[in-house]
Amino acid sequence: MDRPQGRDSSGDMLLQNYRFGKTLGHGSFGRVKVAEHLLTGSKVAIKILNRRRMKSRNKSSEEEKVRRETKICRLFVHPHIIRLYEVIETQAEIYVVMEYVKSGELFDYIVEKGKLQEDEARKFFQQIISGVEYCHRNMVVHRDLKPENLLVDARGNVKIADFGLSNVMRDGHFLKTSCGSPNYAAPEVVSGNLYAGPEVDVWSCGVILYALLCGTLPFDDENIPNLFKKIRIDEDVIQEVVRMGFEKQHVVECLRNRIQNDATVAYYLLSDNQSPVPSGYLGDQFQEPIEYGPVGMHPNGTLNVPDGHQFPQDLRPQLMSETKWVIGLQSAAHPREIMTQILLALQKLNVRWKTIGPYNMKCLWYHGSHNPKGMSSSHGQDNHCVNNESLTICNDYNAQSMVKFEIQLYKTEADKYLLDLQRIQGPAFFFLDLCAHFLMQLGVLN
Ligand code: 6Z2
Repeated sequence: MDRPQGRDSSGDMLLQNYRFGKTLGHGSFGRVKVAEHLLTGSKVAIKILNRRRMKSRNKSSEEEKVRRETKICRLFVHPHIIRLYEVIETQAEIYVVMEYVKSGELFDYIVEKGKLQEDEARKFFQQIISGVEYCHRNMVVHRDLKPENLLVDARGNVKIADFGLSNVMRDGHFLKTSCGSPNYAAPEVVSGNLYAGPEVDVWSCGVILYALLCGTLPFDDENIPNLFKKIRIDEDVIQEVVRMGFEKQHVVECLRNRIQNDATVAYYLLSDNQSPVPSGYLGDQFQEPIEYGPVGMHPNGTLNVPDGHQFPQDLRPQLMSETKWVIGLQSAAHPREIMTQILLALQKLNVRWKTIGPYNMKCLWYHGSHNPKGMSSSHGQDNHCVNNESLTICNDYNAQSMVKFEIQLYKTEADKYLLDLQRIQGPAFFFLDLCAHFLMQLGVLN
């Protein structure tokens, strides 16, 4: 028992509803204790965070973690996600009252049992996926999924814990933060590339499934740089091709554009001979190819354009079966040149904008306000920049035909830029229409 003594603030009053028991574990943040909720007799697990210790160590990051976790978990109700019941703040500490899970870590379970039977692994995996799907549906990426963060209760049910590294996704915005355990990290995360969010959790789930079925990790090395090398699979093959005397940038470019030459043939031969031959239902060579249109819409409202449809100038038509999909529009032009092209196209479409940053704008467009022949920009209206307030004022046009959207240019990798358009407000079809006109202006669609 160690209920805090102290001033009778409301936090201390609330703590009197609990009787504290033994410590379950220690984290970077503080400790987790088991407690009894006196009114109901239910057992809970209480995370105790010491404000002073949090401040002295790394104020912003520690506090930020707690805020994130509590903000997200408070709203979540799912059988495979740890419940958060209440947060009690006292002057010295923050008490986070959570669901108590009787057994322990899935990690210990695997270590103890070695690899699991397929039936048991399947049950765990389905439960993990159901919890992760719930997070993603609610726009949260966990980013630190691993057996050490998964609890198994007395009935053998999985509970996802530790949302300290999670993040809220915003439609059309990419994440870059590299976090989580390196063994479970996706190639784009270890390479420091942009990611939308869910895909990094999906990768971690794959690593967990491997660990469940094999009792070992698919990528492991004591040396972190070597571990990263293993995770970036095709990177190794590229290196091998480079050792044969080809220039790296050239190899990457040719692979990306599906150009057949000595370098790419060597690459495919090496990579095919490294990986096991696909078999069974996943390796069916008679599977029907999936056909995609040239430009599509991601369900979250982001515009999808196949790689190779580069803009503004170098448009390379490709066979549909050869298209590799990316989100947004990609270009290798100078970012300032790309922005100029974008602004010119927007101006032609009578779009008004407010600059948020050099590569980020909030835009306003009225459906039907564009001139299909592109003749309207000589209206004496050469400054399309507006201030914040006028973005919400509708003058000549009907408010129902208004589309608000955001434009952001991202740097993806060396000399590659990605343009993303995101609808903020207004009918989705009008936004699609805007996108189509915009692509036509840029010369991507004809
Ligand atoms: C809830 C937490 C437990 C842990 C039982 C929260 N640990 N229940 C338990 C918890 C929690 N039960 N026996 C042994 C260890 N922890 C969610 C409040 O943070 C810590 C935790 C979390 C994930 C793990 C292991 C421990 C202690 F995988």
